[in-house]
Amino acid sequence: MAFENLIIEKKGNVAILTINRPKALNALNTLTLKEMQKAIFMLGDDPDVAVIILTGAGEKAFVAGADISEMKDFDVNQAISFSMEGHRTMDAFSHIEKVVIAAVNGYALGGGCEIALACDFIYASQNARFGLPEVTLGIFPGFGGTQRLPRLIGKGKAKELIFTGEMITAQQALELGIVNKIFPSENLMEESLKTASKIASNGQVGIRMAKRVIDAGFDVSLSEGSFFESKAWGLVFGTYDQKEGMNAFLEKRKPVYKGK
Ligand code: DAK
Repeated sequence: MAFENLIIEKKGNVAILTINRPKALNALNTLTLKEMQKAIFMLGDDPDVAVIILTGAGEKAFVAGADISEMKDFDVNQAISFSMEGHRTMDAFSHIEKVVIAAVNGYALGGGCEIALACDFIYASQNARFGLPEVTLGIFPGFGGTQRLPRLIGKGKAKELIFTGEMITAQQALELGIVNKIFPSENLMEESLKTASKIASNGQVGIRMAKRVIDAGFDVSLSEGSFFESKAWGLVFGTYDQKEGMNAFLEKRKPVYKGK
């Protein structure tokens, strides 16, 4: 499928999904949001893809937010339909069973920061900058930032970032726990690919279950989360990959997983 604002590239079992509007610092307009939904569903259904890396084109930005030039003159109906498009995109990211790594290569602001937060984890380049500047535009974060950021870094720190609209460096984001690792810009994709390939070489059923149980566990009590974990853990024993993984260990060979 051809996209106007996205590039999809495959390296083995890893797909690199690049948001490609570098002249507007990869700002998210309606078309880009629609294309992202399609791409995520497509990659979700592709049996040859185990892990997705999301990044932005160019050296300056991951995504500098929702497209302000498109949004500024919205009437209420257009704002509602843009919001629905945004939420559908975020839902696609939240529900995909495959691992999604955000490789943040510059500005990740507003909706861009929120998209990165919706990924499973974030690697950043040294020049990355994070922020939720929506209040400086008279709005507030609406693509999940008010929900995901406090869960990740705690309420007080999240409120400080959201209420001030201030930008933080990659190093500050690392210290806050927003970012897992920082790399020089030129190494970011290579390092992201290394981790993605390592994840892709493991049993995908176990990874999918782990992802589902970790995410579901955040919204419920520890005992309910442990219950989900037990059920999902048991289900894995009905799969080829579990038998293959354990037999391969005992036979002292590398497992060959099938993702089922
Ligand atoms: N939208 C549209 N164009 C943008 C943009 C954006 N967010 N960010 C940058 N650009 C464009 C600039 O207008 C400029 O275009 P030209 O003038 O060359 O045509 C080009 O990208 C390069 O930008 P700059 O010239 O400004 O570059 P600088 O290096 O000087 O500054 C910057 C880089 C990232 C600091 C600056 O561009 C900036 O502050 N950008 C805006 C960042 C921002 O405020 N982002 C948050 C947007 S609000 C919703 C849910 C969520 C949201 C909305 C709705 N619903 C549920 C409905 C999310 C809202 C947001 O994200």
